[in-house]
Amino acid sequence: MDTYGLSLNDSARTLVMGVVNVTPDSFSDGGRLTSVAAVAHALKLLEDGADILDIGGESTRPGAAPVSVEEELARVMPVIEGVRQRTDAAISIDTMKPEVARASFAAGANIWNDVNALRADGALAVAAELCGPVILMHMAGEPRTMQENPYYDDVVAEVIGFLNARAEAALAAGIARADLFADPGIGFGKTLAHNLALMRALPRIESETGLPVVFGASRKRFVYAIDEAGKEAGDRIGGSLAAALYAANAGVRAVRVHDVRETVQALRVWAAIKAP
Ligand code: 8Y4
Repeated sequence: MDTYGLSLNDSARTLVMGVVNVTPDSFSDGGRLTSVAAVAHALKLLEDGADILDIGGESTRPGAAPVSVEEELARVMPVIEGVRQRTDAAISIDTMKPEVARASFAAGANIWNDVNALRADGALAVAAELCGPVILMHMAGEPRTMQENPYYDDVVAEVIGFLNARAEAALAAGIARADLFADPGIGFGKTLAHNLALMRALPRIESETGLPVVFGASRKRFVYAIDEAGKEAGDRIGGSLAAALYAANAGVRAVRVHDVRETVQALRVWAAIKAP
């Protein structure tokens, strides 16, 4: 069971986590066709070189409304089952809900990617029971309102303080330190200046939490804040690659991206240049 989880502990190169969104807006109809398309998309990401598939059924985009446990399970379970039937690749479940994480692991997911850092009721206990890697991400507030008025006195110190507090809570709940990963949560309750400060501070985040870092900047709005031609998410690939390479150079363990083929190629070239 832990062989999949080990993939997150392979520090030889920057791992690529490919995004598989299973929301009604991402694969048309919200029914069975959606699952088939999502599984096909996931398999394509593996062909493109993804190390981990990040499957999520709850939109966490700024302004997004919450979905019920039942709805989220209906979206993600067929996709996890379909992917697991066809590959041994590592699967992370992107959810804030302990019930969804537990069912996902039972269906073959190996990593819990929690943008809420195990703050939901019962989340710490379920993560301890699952005995697998957990990504603790920083988010200020909740998706619906987080971009309304982001404010920090010292964003880097506050994000590191939050991640350390969540890691402490996880350890106290019986989760192994080797299963913890830290993520600054680019775009989650942050202005452009906050996002840039956190990217510059990636080495500090790693050293001051003592945890391997997972980083997600792919197609996010900060790219548009820098380049006005990036209004649409699909027009932010160059900026996303720049951020992924900067993060790789800072030593992050994994990057979460939509454009897997482009990112894998960029990382391979970066690694070849860097090699002694
Ligand atoms: C366009 C495309 C605009 C995507 C916004 C977005 C992270 C994450 C998300 C992250 C980890 C997103 C689930 C937000 N971001 N998990 N999840 N780290 N660990 N927005 O940065 O992609 S969803």
